[in-house]
Amino acid sequence: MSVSLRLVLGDQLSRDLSALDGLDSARDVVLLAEVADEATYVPHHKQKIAFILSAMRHFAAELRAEGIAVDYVTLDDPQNTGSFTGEVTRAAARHKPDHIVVTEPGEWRVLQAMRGWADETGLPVDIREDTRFFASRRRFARWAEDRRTYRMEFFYREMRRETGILLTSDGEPEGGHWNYDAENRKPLPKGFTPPQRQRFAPDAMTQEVLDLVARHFPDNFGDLEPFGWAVTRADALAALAEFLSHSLPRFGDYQDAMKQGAPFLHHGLIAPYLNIGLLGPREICAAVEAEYREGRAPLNAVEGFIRQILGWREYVRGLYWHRMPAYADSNALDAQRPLPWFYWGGETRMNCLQEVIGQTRQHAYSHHIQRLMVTGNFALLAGIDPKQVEEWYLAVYADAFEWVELPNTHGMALFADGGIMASKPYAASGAYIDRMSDFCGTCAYKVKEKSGPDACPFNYLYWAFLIRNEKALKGNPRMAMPYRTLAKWPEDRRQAIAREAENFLDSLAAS
Ligand code: DLZ
Ligand code: SF4
Repeated sequence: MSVSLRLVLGDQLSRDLSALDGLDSARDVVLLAEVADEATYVPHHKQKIAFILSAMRHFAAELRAEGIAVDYVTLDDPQNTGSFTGEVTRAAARHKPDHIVVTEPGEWRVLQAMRGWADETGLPVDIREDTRFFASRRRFARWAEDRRTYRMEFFYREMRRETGILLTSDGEPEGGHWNYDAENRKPLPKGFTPPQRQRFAPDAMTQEVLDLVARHFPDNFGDLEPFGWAVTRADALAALAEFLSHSLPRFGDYQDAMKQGAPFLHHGLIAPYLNIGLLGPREICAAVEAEYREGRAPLNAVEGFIRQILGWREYVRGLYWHRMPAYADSNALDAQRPLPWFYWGGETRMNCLQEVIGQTRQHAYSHHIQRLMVTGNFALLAGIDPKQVEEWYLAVYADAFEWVELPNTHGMALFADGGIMASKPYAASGAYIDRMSDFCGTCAYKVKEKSGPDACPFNYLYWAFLIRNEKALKGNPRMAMPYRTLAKWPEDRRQAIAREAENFLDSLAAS
């Protein structure tokens, strides 16, 4: 009988992980390792590090309670080499297994390292497929083959057909349409009171991790406390149940709305749990669909939510693996400016950015439209170097791992892939933010002013973006309308707007 060493990474905390298939609890050893490389390859938000390490420790305790031998290496173990490769090599020497079993990682960088482990340890390494996703990497590649651009909507329909989720008994989409997004863009009604969302008080194990993070990463971005994330499967399931019963019915209508002082609104707040494995995409889609079938949530909310998981999440993961490593290196709009310092916690007079970055600092969270249309939109309009923007998103959000963060930032928010993913850049002036939020009312800038010292910077940055990228974007049919407007502008107006934008951006770099 052979003995296997089974490694579980910090975002693989699922009992049904393929690396644990066929586990022999009498002989095998499960390895979890807190390693400095993973904590520092980008400067993660303090809460993100605490969340992952605490969830790892709780997962290890649950395996031990099942009678499984767990070798757990802590970050402050004096022998800790600081890397997955070093810890697998050390554990192989300790346990003398016949082979090593792992599930393919979420990041390209880690897969490259894993491919060297057989040489490093002299043992066979079984890298298994991550079966927690609906679509394997091969499945996505089959769909993507022969396509020049990849539109999520078509992939999503195939996934609906394949899984039967939200289909009628005749195999048609429930309600007659595949997508109800047009119903999901309502601003919040006047007098709206945000719902109280469930948070989870740290237990003793989490408190120990919070102390460790405070000691090791005092200068990282973000507030460490109050810490309210679930770190066990049981609590993650409670978070899902709270979302289903309290927020899902209104999630659809208001999913694009933003409100001062209300980071969570009716959002799921489960992406961190899903992305580290405490919840699985199948159980989430089944639970959300059941709310519709039992008449407790409307179709626009249920379809919109399921599309994020069954469509969008699977699609970005497929695209990541299909196009890496080259995907990360394109810079289609030649964006070269450095990331303004206020992203890392400094002050800005732009209230929308101050608010969204402030929420991010407080909670390691901000909802998708804030990521796309406030921090993302600004970085796009300002022409910020994609690598610096990507590092920020990967670092500051509790749910961010490269496979999900990179396509969302590089392709969707920044159009740095030249349109492989999105059919047009998500560029918008201040009017969009004003329509969907209450941020502009208390801003130092005036959203209705197009230029001048009091004008909302998004307004002139928007036109300057179109002018700067005219060659790359003018031929895009979805950009025809703004370019028709721009064509009517006299040359001196174009130059004045471009200059105003440059001056504003130069002033950020200097501050
Ligand atoms: C993000 C992260 C952090 C901060 N720390 C660890 C760790 O100490 N040990 C670990 O196994 N995983 C950690 N992770 C998650 C990994 O970065 C993630 O598993 C890889 O990037 C692959 O997606
Ligand atoms: Fe943001 Fe402009 Fe509105 Fe101020 S006025 S909150 S900068 S969109």
